[in-house]
Amino acid sequence: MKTASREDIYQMKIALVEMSSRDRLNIYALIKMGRGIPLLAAILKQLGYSVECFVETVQKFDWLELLSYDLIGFSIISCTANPTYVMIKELRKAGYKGTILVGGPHATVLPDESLEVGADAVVRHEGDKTFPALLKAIEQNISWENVPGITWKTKTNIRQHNPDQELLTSDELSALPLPAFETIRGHQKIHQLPLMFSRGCPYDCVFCAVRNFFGPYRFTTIQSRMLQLKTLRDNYTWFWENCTIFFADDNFFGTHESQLIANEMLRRMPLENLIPPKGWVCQMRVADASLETAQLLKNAGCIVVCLGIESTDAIALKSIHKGQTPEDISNGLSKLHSQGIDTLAMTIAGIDTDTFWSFFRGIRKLREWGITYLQILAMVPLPGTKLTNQLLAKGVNISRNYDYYNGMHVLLKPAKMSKFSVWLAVYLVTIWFYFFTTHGLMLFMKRFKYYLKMMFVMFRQTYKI
Ligand code: B12
Repeated sequence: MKTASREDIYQMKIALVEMSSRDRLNIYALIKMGRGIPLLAAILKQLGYSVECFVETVQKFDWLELLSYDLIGFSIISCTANPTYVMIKELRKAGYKGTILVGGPHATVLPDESLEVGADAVVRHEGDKTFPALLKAIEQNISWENVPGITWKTKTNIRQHNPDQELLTSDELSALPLPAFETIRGHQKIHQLPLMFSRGCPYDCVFCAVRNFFGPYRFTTIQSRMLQLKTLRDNYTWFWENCTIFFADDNFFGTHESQLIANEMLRRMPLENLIPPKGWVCQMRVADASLETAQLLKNAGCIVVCLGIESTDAIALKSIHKGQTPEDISNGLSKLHSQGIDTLAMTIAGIDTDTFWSFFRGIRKLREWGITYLQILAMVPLPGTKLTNQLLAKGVNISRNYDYYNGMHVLLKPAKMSKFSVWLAVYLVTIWFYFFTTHGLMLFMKRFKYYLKMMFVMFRQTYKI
């Protein structure tokens, strides 16, 4: 445990870091958008700390620079865990004596991994309250024993798993500041800006890490949402004018109660001149798309909705606890398309009840139903999910090479498909789909060479994993 005086703390230099995945096939590593660290930076700035964020997908940085910071906090998901672990080891090897913290969905489920490579503590689940509490303990030079929500190493190298931190209430969530995007090194390169008005998800799909990580569903008030949009427009003009906003809520409409707030926000956005010039994108359940919501989305400037349509097969949907039927999907899509909203279907290849042909028929249906964009990912055994826990309980051997945890690799062999047919589903079916849509074809051609290369490397790797 490292200590520092109050004076030190207020001059303390804090670096928050999000590494990029090292897997060259990870198409998401091309997207210049961070997750939670700008929000944490805003919270710490309000408390008087000096913070800088390094998001490697936004701008590469020289890791030696980090040596000059007093505290380094890393944020990890599974596919960025390995490069982060390497970085922590390098920092310690180079003699870094400051405090190293790790947080994020992967570290929350597997905190010991971070401690093993040299971190002092892992902040589990939400960091909004835990991080300031931990900084206060450092500042006051008191034991970390009473800081809820952390797993840490004592001076004698004993691991302590403190009880969980209380989750933010809806009021606390509503009072959070706008993420400090300007603290990201190279922020002028950002073109997508994530904003979130809720935590968690009312549903509990077996493959998804959100429920286990963020816990029960909570959402912000209409006042807080409007204030965030206004602050972005008035105080962060560059971001407002140059970025597409990504409402990163896992489920934009959520429950009936939060849907009322989301609808109200959509009504007020055009009236209060709060439509971002570059438009915005959200993630929603297709079953929530009524004609009214579709009209509201359109009038409020929504350009694409990302829909979790993991499958169009009733049995497959049931097996993953999706709570959605094929009829919900076709109805919802027709409502959205009737208002000219583009749709992205986020599908999963390798659900146990699927065969290659049932999967292919599903994608053919989606094309018939007019879906604009398609994402096919192989099933990923994300740590802490129901799916992974069930597989582990059955004694299934799951690769722990987290570099491959990005949906571009076939990590699991489903009951009725070979790994090769999952591979075909991910790559060839995507090509087949885009071949028939001009919209998609243009997008696909832009990345054609990358995609071909990816297919070949991927093919080799499918059987190595
Ligand atoms: C926006 C988003 C994206 C964006 C940008 C991602 C990026 N930069 O990595 C895009 C669309 C590109 C994307 C892609 C992918 N994503 Co994504 N994404 C999200 C989403 C929807 C929101 C992230 C966010 O902004 N959260 C809000 C912030 C506030 O939360 P947070 O980052 O977790 O931070 C909080 C705490 O974790 C903690 N904390 C975090 N870091 C730290 C660090 C310190 C020091 C401390 C003290 C605390 C702390 O404090 C914060 C405040 O409470 C999440 C779902 C979710 N609800 O979080 C999925 C999620 C993070 N994605 C996930 C995955 C798997 C992927 C993909 C592999 C695709 C896929 N198969 O689904 C790719 C890989 C991305 C990559 N980096 O290579 C999983 C990760 C699970 C895991 N164990 O790995 C999630 C949780 C979704 C899920 N359904 O399970 N994603």
